[in-house]
Amino acid sequence: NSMLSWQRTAFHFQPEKNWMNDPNGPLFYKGWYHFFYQWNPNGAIWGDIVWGHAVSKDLIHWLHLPLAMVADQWYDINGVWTGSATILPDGKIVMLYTGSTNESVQVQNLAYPADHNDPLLTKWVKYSGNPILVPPPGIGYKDFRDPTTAWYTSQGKWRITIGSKLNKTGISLVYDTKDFKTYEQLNGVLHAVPGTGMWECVDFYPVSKTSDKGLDTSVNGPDVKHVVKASLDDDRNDYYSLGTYEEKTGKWVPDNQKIDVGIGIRYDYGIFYASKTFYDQNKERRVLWGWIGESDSENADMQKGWASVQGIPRTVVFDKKTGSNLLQWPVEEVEKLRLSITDFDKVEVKAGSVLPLQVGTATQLDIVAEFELDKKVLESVAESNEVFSCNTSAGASHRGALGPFGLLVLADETLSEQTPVYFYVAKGPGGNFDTFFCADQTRSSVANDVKKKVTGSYVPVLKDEKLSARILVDHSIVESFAQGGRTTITSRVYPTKAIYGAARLILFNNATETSVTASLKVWQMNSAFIRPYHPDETSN
Ligand code: DQQ
Repeated sequence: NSMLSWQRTAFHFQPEKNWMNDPNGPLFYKGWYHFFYQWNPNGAIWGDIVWGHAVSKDLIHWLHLPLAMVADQWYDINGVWTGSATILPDGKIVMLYTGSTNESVQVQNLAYPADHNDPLLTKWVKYSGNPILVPPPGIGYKDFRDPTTAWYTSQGKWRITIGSKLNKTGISLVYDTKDFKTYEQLNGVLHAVPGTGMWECVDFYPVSKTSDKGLDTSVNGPDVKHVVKASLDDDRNDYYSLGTYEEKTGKWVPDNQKIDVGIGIRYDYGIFYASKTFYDQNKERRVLWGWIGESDSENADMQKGWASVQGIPRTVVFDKKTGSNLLQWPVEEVEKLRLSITDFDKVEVKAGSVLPLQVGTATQLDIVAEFELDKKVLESVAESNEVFSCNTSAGASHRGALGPFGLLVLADETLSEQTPVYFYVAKGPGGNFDTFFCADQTRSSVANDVKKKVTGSYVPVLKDEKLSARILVDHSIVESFAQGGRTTITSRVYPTKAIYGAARLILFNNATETSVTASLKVWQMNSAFIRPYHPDETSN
């Protein structure tokens, strides 16, 4: 339906058509980034899942390849579900994935490239002894899925973890293996959190406490913290927590029980699910991929013939300044898409005003913004006992002394459509400031078959730090990062008027007392080449 074709993104990863969900088995091999994904060959809603495959030199421009794996065995005939890659010391790759069997039992399977000399890894072979793991006693046959990348133990074995649940407790089972064919289950679990339900797509990886380089999944030591991430099937969000991993027992303990997995911090406060990291040995970094679903209706998805995009891959590092969260940032390669820049230096936005920014067409943008509040107002403003939260507030129309202020993206001339991305600062008892970072979809579209929520969260701001945001705008997706990536929000929005040349970018300050000084760099963004597969181009 060409009426809706503008909703397709220009530099986010998308298949040509149909439904896509989780990222699978990302890896770097012989000069190529490989990306696999859950895909429905038959329509724009979830079902009949197989593995799509694409390759890239830079995580931005992609060439689609033939399907990597289809549902052709009794042990995956109901779906080739999510899995992860492990690169062995000799450079060989093993892929573990979940199959939904002919009886809809969730089992784990092994696959490997047919030809390790083929840098495109076009053909995949399923191991003849599959499945290599079936649900253990006590685990529901539909509660056993999404094996992680393996890491090496000092006992000379590989270890993986697989999400599950026991009653309402989310858990992650642990297995050791020498050859990826036979496994031994460890006693106990990596971790368990009551009330969090089924853990999908568990991720487990080290981050350095001292360096911004990423770590290979097997690295451990005194300078290392370990992240556990679970995708909660019950609330469809990705939660992570920082903690300590004990190799001997295969257990992990959170630094702070109050922000344990599933009850504390999220990677993203918008739409972001089933994410997975990989260690990129090419650039010594850890890269996070996340599936960004739709917030329109299934009907609309079927009309437009596709659903979902992948977020711009993000580097993840430990936040050494706060010590209590990760920093997520779009991979640097996305900056190669930057075209013309418009610079705004120290623009004053008075309380209760808007200021259109002359940046040309505003549907493909990379925005870097800094905001400073009026120091006198910060000192003199009365303390309040307001308990603020983005999602229970009235969005950008909720006025306080010190916010909201920020940007209206994908706005039309008359502001009948607009998506505010903003900060809200509150001076609490004792004179402490709390800062929140929110995105308001309530006026993002005049269409009514779309979800219109206000999302966002608290963002840590340290003394003497300016407020800063990075926002990637790409037609129907807005990815927003505050304070260097401490808090992120991904929104899917469906404007009908604020499209192509009619889309505007506008500064706003809806605070009642403080003025705001904003400095911005705004780049027009080029489109990425995301080329369909044509057999002629890859055959000899
Ligand atoms: N998606 C896959 C499952 C996984 C879920 C099926 C998460 O393996 O648990 O498409 O979105």
